Amino acid sequence: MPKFTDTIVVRVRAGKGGPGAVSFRREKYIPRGGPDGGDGGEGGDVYFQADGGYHNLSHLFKDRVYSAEKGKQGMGQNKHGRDGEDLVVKVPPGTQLIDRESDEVVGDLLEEGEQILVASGGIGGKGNSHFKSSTYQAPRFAQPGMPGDEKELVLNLKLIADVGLVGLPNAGKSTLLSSVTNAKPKVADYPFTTLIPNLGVVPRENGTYYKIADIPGIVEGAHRGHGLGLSFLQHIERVRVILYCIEITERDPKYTLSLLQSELETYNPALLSRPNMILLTKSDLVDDEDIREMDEKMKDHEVLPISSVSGDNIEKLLHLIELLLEKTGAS
Ligand SMILES: Nc1nc2c(ncn2[C@@H]2O[C@H](COP(=O)(O)OP(=O)(O)OP(=O)(O)O)[C@@H](O)[C@H]2O)c(=O)[nH]1
Ligand SMILES: [Mg+2]
Repeated sequence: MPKFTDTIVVRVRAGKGGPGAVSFRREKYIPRGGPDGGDGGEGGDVYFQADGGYHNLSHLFKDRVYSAEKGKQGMGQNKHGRDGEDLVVKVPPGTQLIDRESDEVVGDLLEEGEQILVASGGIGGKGNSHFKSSTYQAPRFAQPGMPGDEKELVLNLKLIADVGLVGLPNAGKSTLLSSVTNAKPKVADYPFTTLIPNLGVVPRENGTYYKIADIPGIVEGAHRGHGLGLSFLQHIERVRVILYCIEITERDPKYTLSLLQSELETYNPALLSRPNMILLTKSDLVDDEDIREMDEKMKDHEVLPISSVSGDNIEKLLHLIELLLEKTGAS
């Protein structure tokens, strides 16, 4: 399985400015030429850019320090040193950049190709020609280049999906994803089969499509790092519609729902007000009588029993998702 990295800390270092030059004109018949040291070049900047060719942050694991080139030294005859090359670091769309020291959000790269400056190169030092005055004809010094910005960035990838599947381990989320989308997540009869979020695409009648994300199962205390922890809750943050998946054979589905909701709420209270639906999964395992009983147990919550195996209510589910997406303004 390819490595999936959704949080990583990297250090970025913009280029230092090149030093100014100390130089004097040397021309025939002019014994003491004036200063002509050029300025140093500017240090390169560091940018981050969203690139849909990447789906996670694991390509950044190796280096951890991303440095742009230094500016070159100025030269005689007032020649400017060359500027350092900028560095552009590619990340998947959905990557949020946070300054580790100040906790400030530096940027959120959502759109393909979007670019953001994270560290500016230092300006070049002035050459000695700048320091000549009427009383000081032959300055033998020049400025050094200024250092470039340097900082540590926390990169958080938050998948950009329209619909997120939320449920306890083994609730049937991945099976549902694979039955309605092109995704082929691993499915197995044990908890925590899904260790990395999976994305699938559902084509719509109007020619566009929407994305569904299947995230690892939630357990009590997930927001404190239990189970697979916080790392996956961040992927739910950007979805527009939440589908709670609860096994129809569960004894206390209401409790399960409140557990799931309270984990989401503790992570980010805004998640609870997103349009959502409650699915009772694996409806093929029970008979109509059990389904009615389950409905009853959920009381004031509207639920939809579904089965990824028999296909029960799957068409209806897709239709309801469309309606919810319309409600959130998705075209
Ligand atoms: N009978 C029946 N079994 C199902 C259905 N959906 C899933 N299962 C089974 O339930 C088990 C768990 O399914 P998964 O899709 O891996 O569950 P998950 O929610 O993704 O689980 P984690 O990734 O561990 O959180 C597997 O053995 C599936 O075959 C269904 O509609 N009917
Ligand atoms: Mg799974």
